Amino acid sequence: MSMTTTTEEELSAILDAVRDFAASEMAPYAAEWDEHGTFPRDTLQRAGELGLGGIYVAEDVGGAALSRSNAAAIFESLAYADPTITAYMTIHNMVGWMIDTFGTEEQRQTWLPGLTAMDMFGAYCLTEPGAGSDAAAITTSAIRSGDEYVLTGVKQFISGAGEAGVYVVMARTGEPGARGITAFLVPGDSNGLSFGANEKKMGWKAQPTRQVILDEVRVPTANVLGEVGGGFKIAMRALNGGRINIAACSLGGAAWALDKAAAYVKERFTFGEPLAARSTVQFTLADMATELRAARALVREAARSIDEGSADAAMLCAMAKRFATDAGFKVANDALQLHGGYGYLADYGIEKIVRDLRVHQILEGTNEIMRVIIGREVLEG
Ligand code: FAD
Ligand code: 2MC
Repeated sequence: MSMTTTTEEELSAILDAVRDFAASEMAPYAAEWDEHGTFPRDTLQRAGELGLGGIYVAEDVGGAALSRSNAAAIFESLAYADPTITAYMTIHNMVGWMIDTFGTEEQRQTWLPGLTAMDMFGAYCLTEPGAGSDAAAITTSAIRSGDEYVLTGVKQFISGAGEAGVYVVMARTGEPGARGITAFLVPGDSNGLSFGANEKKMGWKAQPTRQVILDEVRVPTANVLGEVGGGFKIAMRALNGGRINIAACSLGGAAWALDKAAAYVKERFTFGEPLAARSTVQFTLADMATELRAARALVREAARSIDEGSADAAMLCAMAKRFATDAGFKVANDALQLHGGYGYLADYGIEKIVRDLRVHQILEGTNEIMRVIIGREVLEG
């Protein structure tokens, strides 16, 4: 895909529009969506009209053709209003990128106009009940039958399941391990496709997480995405970008919590003084701001490494994901502590951010798996 280069002014105008959208269409409703578990399809469609459904997808199918660096800045701005719905948008964008990058022309034209407009949603199906961190151990099978494949298995924890119109399903077509895995495009209305109950979660409540159950789902061979046996690498390359995006969501949520805390300590008096007058409080805020800046710098470097096709991109994405999601959670949790008992109340919004950012340390590869990836690279030089 040819990526559009943006000037500083253009990026600034894009981010202004994104912030306006986030402030008017997301922030006022985020708490309500969280409380009622509402997946805001209409809001997402309006985000699609703004070009946020295919941020780094080519323009001929409705994408915005922006860089990963631009996308990270956009996702951070959106997550300032609501990390949960922004995180779903990142997964949706990842699915679009997979089809744009590895799909045939027919697959691109079939799926991408709807996905970029967000008239249709995407889901990424790798994890299984018996294979999470060890993703190459998946057992969902895809058996060739004439000019079709028959898919059978269960995918666990799938974001957007039940709402999506297309599922990118990684399934086993060959030998054990990474090389026996193929990616498939499975339409949401396929016979034999069903979904588990919406999981009751600590955070990310406004987006559904369900099992995706494939019971002899037949798809034409034309629905193979990329090469037969190439699915694991497609899944991993997609996750490199996904990890930056999730990291950006942590930055946005944490930046909001930091701003809230900085305002609160000026208003809250204890022992005759505002909290902000105490050096321990100032030190806490200083550390929060410093960690956040350091995390942002690493996320930017990782995003640039994908834009430039650097050899160490996978490691940098793992570093950015590990560092920014840990820092983001800590900043949000510190912001809660600075609010005292009020931080624990839903009305103040901070406890939602803590709940939402917690899972970023687990999904798109746990932070332990990020250390596995980084450690291997360090040792191999
Ligand atoms: P396990 O792999 O069982 O790990 C358990 C613990 O052991 C973790 O702390 C882990 O870090 C640690 N561990 C495992 N192996 C090692 C090791 N070698 N060294 C050190 N520690 C290790 N998946 C999708 O495919 N699509 C989605 O859309 C999706 N959305 C999700 C949404 C939510 C809300 C959640 C919670 C998960 C989602 N996931 C999704 C799944 C997610 O990616 C997995 O939960 C994650 O990869 C971890 O897998 P697991 O839960 O099986 O944990
Ligand atoms: N980028 C590009 N290629 C990669 C890659 C990456 N990040 N990671 C692995 N590969 C390639 C690798 O180069 C190798 O290629 P080749 O066969 O040419 O040598 C192939 O893939 C197999 O890789 P490994 O031998 O490293 O595979 P292994 O099984 O040892 O471990 C590991 C891979 C642990 C890094 C991988 O299983 C992993 O990332 N696990 C975490 C799973 C995960 O992130 N799940 C997230 C699900 S999605 C989600 O949570 C959402 C919310 C959407």
